[in-house]
Order: sequence, then structure tokens, then C-alpha cells
Amino acid sequence: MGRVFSGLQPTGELHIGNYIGALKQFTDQSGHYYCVVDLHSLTAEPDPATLHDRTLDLAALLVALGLGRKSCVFIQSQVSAHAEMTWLLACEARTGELNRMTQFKSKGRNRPQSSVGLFLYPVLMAADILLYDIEEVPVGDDQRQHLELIRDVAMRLNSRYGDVVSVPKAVIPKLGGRVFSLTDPTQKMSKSDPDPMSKVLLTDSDQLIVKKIKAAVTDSGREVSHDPKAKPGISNLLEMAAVLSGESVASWVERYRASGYGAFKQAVADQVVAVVGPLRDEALRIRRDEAELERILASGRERATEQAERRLVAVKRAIGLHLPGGHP
Ligand code: AQP
Repeated sequence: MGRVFSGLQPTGELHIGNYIGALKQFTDQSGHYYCVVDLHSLTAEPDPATLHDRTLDLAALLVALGLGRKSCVFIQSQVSAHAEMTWLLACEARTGELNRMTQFKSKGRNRPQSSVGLFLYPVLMAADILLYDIEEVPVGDDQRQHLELIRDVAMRLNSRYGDVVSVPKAVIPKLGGRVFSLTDPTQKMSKSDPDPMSKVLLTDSDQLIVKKIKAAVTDSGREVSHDPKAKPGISNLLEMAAVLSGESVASWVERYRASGYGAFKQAVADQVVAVVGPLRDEALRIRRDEAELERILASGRERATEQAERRLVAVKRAIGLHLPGGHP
């Protein structure tokens, strides 16, 4: 992978869909930036104390994944270039483009009380990515449209001012790019779904994970087979198990085709526990060692700031803003 950026919001608790769609693709390499995007989460108007705690919980989870040594793990609001770049890019993005975003359509359009932040959400995302000369953005399928917009804004900027930013591309897993709800397998698994049984959280106990997978809505019939249209529930569990085990869907089907849904669900639950259990325990351990966590975040902030400021100055110069000292 080339230079990578991925941002996660400290809203709600992360679920297995976030893990499969995004986190699982993260690797600890220099030139990779993993960011707790707390500014984005303000669009959900969080309670201040909860936001503060969840920001550290999420940072601990990223460190538990083994990130933050060579790669940068940092908190978005601690690098002020993100907010500044957002304004510069807001003047490049078009209201028509932002109005077409399905996330804005579903969460904010035609609601006079919805915040301007919700409308500008993809512009802040563009700032996050364009500040770091990013080539690849590992995300779930729900972010495809935002990434297309960011590419358009980057290309517009480059055609007006010369090649001033890199044009990134989304990296969406072929399998697991969209993990579906356990209670309604036609809908995306979602942090904001109020039904706790709809999602496996990365903080769930082993027992709760087993309970949720066993209760997952499945389809009529008894045969375990992969057919997302006719059998969305079983297909969702098959894809989840395949991605988490590193085996193919076909091998899971072969093993459980005739075993009935009960034994199949138990095996899927065991697989989910095998991945989530150690990650959850390690994240808790790191979260308790706040001094060490703050040290990793400070190092991430320092390195991120250096890179972000460099790109911000280059963009300002290209646009014609007067830099301190008057250098052209
Ligand atoms: N169901 C999913 N399947 C695969 N990938 C997913 N992602 C989210 N849901 C799924 C990916 O996870 C990353 C998390 O980004 P985020 O923290 O900004 O996520 P979010 O939007 O707060 O989480 P949700 O669950 O998508 O929240 P709702 O639906 O409530 O707004 C992203 O890369 C995303 O693609």
C-alpha cells in the first residue's frame, strides 16, 4: 500500500462492520495516518464527557491493533491544519456536489435544524486526506461516494493551481465492504442503530457475542449456502466468518452446508470471538495506561502536524495567500 489515511469517529461504539470494512486493512507502516476524527463526530452533537472518553477509547483500540509505532495515530482536533484546510477546500467544493451526498440526504437535507457541519462533513474529510499526500484510503463501501467527491475536489484544485495535492483512491474490501445488520440483513450494520442486537460491538463480552450471533435473523430453509439475494442473513454471516478467518466463503459453505443453522452460527460466533476477544482485552489494557497512550498520541500529533503544515503552506502559496515574510 502507498501512503494511507483513515479516520474513525468517536461516536457510538465500534462494531464488527467497522472492523471488517476499515480497521482490518490498517497496517503499521510509516506514511500511514490513522486518525480519531473527533471534529467529524461533532456533527452528531455528542455529550462533552462522552466525547472525551470515547476519543481515548478509540485511540486505545487503534494502538491495540498494533498501530502508532511506525504509523501515526493522532487526534484530528489536535492538528489545526485540518480546520484551516477545510475552509480552503470549502471554497473549491460546490453546493450541488455536497447536496447530492446520500449521507447528507439521509441525515440533514430538508431539516432546517441540521448543522452546517453535516453539510460540510465531506469537505472536512477531503482536508484530512489531502493534507497527507495520500494515495489510498481504506474504507467501507458506504464511503465510496465521499471519496469520489474528494477526488473531484482534488483534481479541480490541481487543474486551477498546478499539481498541488495528491489524488487519493478508496480501497474497499471486495468481501466485507458492507457488513449487514444482524437483525435486518438488508440494512448496513450501523453504530446509530438503536437495537443492540443488530451489531457485535468490539467491546462485547464473549458470551454476548455468542448470544447476538445465535439470535441473528436468518433465512428460511436449512441449507448453509451463499446467495446474498435469496439468503441475505446466512450470506452475511458467511462473509463475516470468511473475512475474519482468512478462508474462502466456499470453504465455509463446504464445511457447514449440511450441518444446519445452529452449528453454523456457533462456528461463526467462535470465529468472531477469536478475533474480537483479544483485541477488546488489549484495548482495555492500553486504555488503563493513560500515560503511555498520551505519549503515543503526542508522537502521532507531532509527526502529523509536520506533514500537514507542509502541505497547507504549499496549498496557500498556490492559491495566492500572502505567507509570513512575504515569500512567494
Ligand atoms: N456495516 C459496515 N460494513 C463495512 N464497513 C463499515 N463501515 C461502517 N459501517 C460499515 C466503515 O467503518 C469505518 C468507520 O467510520 P466511522 O467511524 O466514520 O463510522 P460511522 O459512520 O460513525 O459508523 P457507521 O456504523 O457507518 O455509523 P452510522 O451508520 O450510524 O452513520 C468507515 O470506513 C466506514 O466505511
